[in-house]
Amino acid sequence: MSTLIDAGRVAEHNAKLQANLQADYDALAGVLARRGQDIEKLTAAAQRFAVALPSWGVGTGGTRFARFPGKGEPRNVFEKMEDCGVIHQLTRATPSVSLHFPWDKTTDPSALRQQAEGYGLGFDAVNSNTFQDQQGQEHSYKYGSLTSQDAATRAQAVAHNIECIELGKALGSKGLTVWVGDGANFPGQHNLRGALERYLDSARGIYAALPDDWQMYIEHKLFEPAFYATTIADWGTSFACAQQLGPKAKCLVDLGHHAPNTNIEMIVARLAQFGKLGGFHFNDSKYGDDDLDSGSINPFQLFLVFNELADAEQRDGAGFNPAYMLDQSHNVTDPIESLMNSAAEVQRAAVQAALVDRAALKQYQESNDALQSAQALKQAYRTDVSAILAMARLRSGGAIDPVACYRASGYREKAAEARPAKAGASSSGIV
Ligand code: AOS
Ligand code: ZN
Ligand code: ZN
Ligand code: ZN
Repeated sequence: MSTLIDAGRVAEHNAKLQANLQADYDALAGVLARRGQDIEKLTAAAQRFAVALPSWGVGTGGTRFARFPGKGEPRNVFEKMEDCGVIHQLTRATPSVSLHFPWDKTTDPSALRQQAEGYGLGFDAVNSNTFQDQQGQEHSYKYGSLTSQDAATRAQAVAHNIECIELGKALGSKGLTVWVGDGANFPGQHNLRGALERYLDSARGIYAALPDDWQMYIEHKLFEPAFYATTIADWGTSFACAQQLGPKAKCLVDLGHHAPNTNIEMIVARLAQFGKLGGFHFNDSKYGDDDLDSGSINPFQLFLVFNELADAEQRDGAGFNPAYMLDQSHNVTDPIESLMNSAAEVQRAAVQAALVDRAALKQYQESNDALQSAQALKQAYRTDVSAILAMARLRSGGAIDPVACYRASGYREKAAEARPAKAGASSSGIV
């Protein structure tokens, strides 16, 4: 495997921190042993944990007001893969990348695949984009794509999704994520039922082109860019559409796509119960879809989501296998650092959820002991599992402290030299 950051540097970094880590790890092992838990099992589970990186996340995002490009931003999909390779090298928790077309389109998919393999990366679900017009595009999406009033526009949006499936096949992807911004800004602008009928009709065209071993992830979002009525606004609509389309269609939960205070863990439980939980876009949010770093605002919510996932896994076994992906936008941090932190925060929530004493919780629930039920969750959530995460990284060949190791490597400075900013950087395809 080719390493983007010199392996000797990583080893040097780890050597400095290893004794302290071992002491913390041993102390935690003692605490957990008194609770009847084996730290080694948790560390092994942390080593197996994987979350996919969003190709668009390695560039600076922006808001509708401005975009302030960062130094050394990747200028094409190959450079995006390099940055993803660094994240995986140091965290060992991000072995795949979710591409977005047409932003990441290449004429040489086999070269891309080869490059990815060199970094130990594969490809997760591919994403279609019918929320922007591309240069030279025949029909505009200004008034919608899959739901457009115009049949030719709908056909163009369906054809784009089918093209994404083809591009994904060449890379070894097994899923297509479809998020559409379609909706209305004014009451009366859309016939609400008619728009969903058109969506379903278009979605059937995409579904028909899906290979047997693929999944189609329907991503709902409460609002933006449509501010009055988004066609696929909530999990109920997403679920109904997934049911209508068939077994390969599932729902994708982007944590930021809900109204503040929505009980997202309950949505997760419902979708899992009915076999329609396809996957996640992990991020965090305070008010709306602001794509903040995972666990930065409400880490307890993230833990509660993983608590439901642990429950579903216990009930449904190996067949329960939702796709984990990050979806973030970085405006004031180095995207590589944010993505490394976020991967670790999602991994942390998974490990904490594995700490919940499920047998005890069940007993508390059955005896209506609300206080102890809540405490069973809180005890797991309050446990600092940082030493488990760091040990997992060390044992898998990563860095004990990925951000510190990355900063010391000078990777960003080198990238800034190798990738001079393009004029009109907002055309980099990163929104
Ligand atoms: C948009 O809000 C969604 O989160 C989508 O997943 C989108 O494709 C992605 O964020 C890239 O813009
Ligand atoms: Zn204003
Ligand atoms: Zn998303
Ligand atoms: Zn979003």
